[in-house]
Amino acid sequence: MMKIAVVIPALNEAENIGDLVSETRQYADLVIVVDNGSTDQTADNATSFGAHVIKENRQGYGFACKAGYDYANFKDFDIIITMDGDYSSLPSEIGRLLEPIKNGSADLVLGSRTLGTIQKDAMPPHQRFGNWLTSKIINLIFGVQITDLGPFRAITAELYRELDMQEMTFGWPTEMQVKALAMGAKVVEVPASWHNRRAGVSKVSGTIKGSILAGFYILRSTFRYRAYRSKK
Ligand SMILES: Nc1nc2c(ncn2[C@@H]2O[C@H](COP(=O)(O)OP(=O)(O)OP(=O)(O)O)[C@@H](O)[C@H]2O)c(=O)[nH]1
Ligand SMILES: [Mg+2]
Repeated sequence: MMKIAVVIPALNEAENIGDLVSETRQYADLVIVVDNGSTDQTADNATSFGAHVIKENRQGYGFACKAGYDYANFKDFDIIITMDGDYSSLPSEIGRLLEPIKNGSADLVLGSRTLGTIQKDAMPPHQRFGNWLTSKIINLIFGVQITDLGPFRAITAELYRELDMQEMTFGWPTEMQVKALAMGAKVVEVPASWHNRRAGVSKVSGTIKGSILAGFYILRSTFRYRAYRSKK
């Protein structure tokens, strides 16, 4: 039996996190919410709905992810899933991400919104373009056919340990998939749906600053890690 942890990085997601945690617990052995300096009730709500809450006060999506992944790895979980804290991905689709790892065909499974469905207005045009462009560049570098850079994904703890993650802000997801491809790990995409955040305010794609920073770190990570080799 593989032990499954879900890591949810959350910055001021108090209105979403309770329902999200309780639904996600149906599909995982542990839900880890990394409270990334929230000023609302995110941590309390996550705890009362049964999550293990970690505080990571250095702000940045990558810092939050790393704190959660390292805890899951330390606690000997076999598979680590990430999901945003705003209900933009559906816990009921976790099974789809797990399947290719369980049957041995993948070490990293990416939920592709391009192959799945995107709710109206859930992804602004600049984000679609950025994902398309970066996917094209990655495909040219590695000769693969990826279609997205989504945050909803599953990785084996074994591969995670080999990645030696460095990007502590918006570059985290791109670093993960570029390094995995550079190492020759088994990377598979499955269709995933994408929804408007259920409540609360946007911190990335709905803001100009967030979008520019995200675009910069995503592109930089693509080139920076293209020749990565694991030291482990
Ligand atoms: N930007 C940002 N997001 C963080 C951070 N830490 C955790 N998060 C979480 O990362 C996820 C993605 O942020 P969102 O604000 O939903 O970004 P987005 O999906 O581009 O924008 P929306 O259209 O509002 O959904 C959410 O679960 C945030 O709560 C952080 O330091 N910065
Ligand atoms: Mg979101």
